[in-house]
Amino acid sequence: MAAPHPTWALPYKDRASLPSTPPLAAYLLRLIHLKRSNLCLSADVTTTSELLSLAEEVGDSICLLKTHADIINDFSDRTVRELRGIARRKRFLIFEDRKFGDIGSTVQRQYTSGPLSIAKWAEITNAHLFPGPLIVTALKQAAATAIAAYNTSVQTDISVGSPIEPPSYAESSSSHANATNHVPNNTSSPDRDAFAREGCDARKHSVVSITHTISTQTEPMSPQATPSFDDSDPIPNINSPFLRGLLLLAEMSTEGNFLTGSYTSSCVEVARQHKDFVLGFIAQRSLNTQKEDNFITMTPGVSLPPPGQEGKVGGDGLGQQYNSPRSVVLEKGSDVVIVGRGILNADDRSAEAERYRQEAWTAYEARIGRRR
Ligand code: S5P
Repeated sequence: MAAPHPTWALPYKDRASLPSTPPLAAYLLRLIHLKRSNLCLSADVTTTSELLSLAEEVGDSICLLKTHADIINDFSDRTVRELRGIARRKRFLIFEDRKFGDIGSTVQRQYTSGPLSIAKWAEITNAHLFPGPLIVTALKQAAATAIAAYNTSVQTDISVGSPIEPPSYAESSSSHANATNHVPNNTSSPDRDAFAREGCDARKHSVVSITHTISTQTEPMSPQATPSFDDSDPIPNINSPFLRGLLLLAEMSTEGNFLTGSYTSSCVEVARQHKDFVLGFIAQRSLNTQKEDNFITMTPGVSLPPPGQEGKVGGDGLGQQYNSPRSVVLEKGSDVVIVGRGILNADDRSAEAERYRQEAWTAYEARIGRRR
């Protein structure tokens, strides 16, 4: 068997600093390092209030919260606004598990418009490759447009000189973007989250012409510096960059799925061609094989037996198959474990999330050689 890829033994924070790591991946890797959490909660709930309570209960233990926005009965601007407020306060990124899989022009619209308008509020989403590689190009273009629109909205607010009112959920800080930094890393979130409120009231203050601002200030996929923070920075002082990234579904957790062999290899090849946008994969194991690879692997189908019990958790009778955090992270080299019902069905979801976080973190420490 081939030796594990060097990324298996490299701490998250060192991977974040590799020169080829794109800013959103670097941000996530540093966030994982600072929160000591390689846990993604799969928040598969059907109402806004359940989603928000869950985010509050579990937010401190996770680096990412994964949504299925299309199962939330009352999904609205309020859902987005309040979820983003919690994400900012508790420091996690949002991943909408949309699993795009259509022709390019359709996925662009699915990503940026309609009642979900995913590109406006989720830093990360995912796609299947079965429509062909141009699905990635299409989503990347749409992400660039969303970022440009965000940049424009920031610039507009500056041009008109009228501050956006901090929304009711906002933290007390309300610093605004400066005119030279169009994707403000260190800007507090009223600006960022104002973008998510498009369609509500965030931009109604802006009445100036924005033509000049767009032509001079907007760049596709803003190549801004990676947000800097290190071990000495307290977590509350980091702000997520307004960037968008994609995960390719290279493997699935379900029994009998067809995402195997050359299909999986094609996902990796396509990802290598779009390293500025494809952060990594949904897969059951690390797919880093070439020297330069530094993709982030996120693995669903993860569950633990109840506290005090041993053994493997059985499937759900509908194809889902489970592995332990230890097996996925230590033996398969995955970076982030995705857990849904294992946490959602617990009596104390906060304590259960902590239990998963600790298991996955201990497995990571063992993988990089810090623990047996
Ligand atoms: O292969 C996959 C890919 C995904 S994104 N298998 C999965 O289970 N998922 C998602 O992970 C699935 O849609 C669900 O939201 C979550 C797993 O939930 P759990 O309750 O089984 O942990």
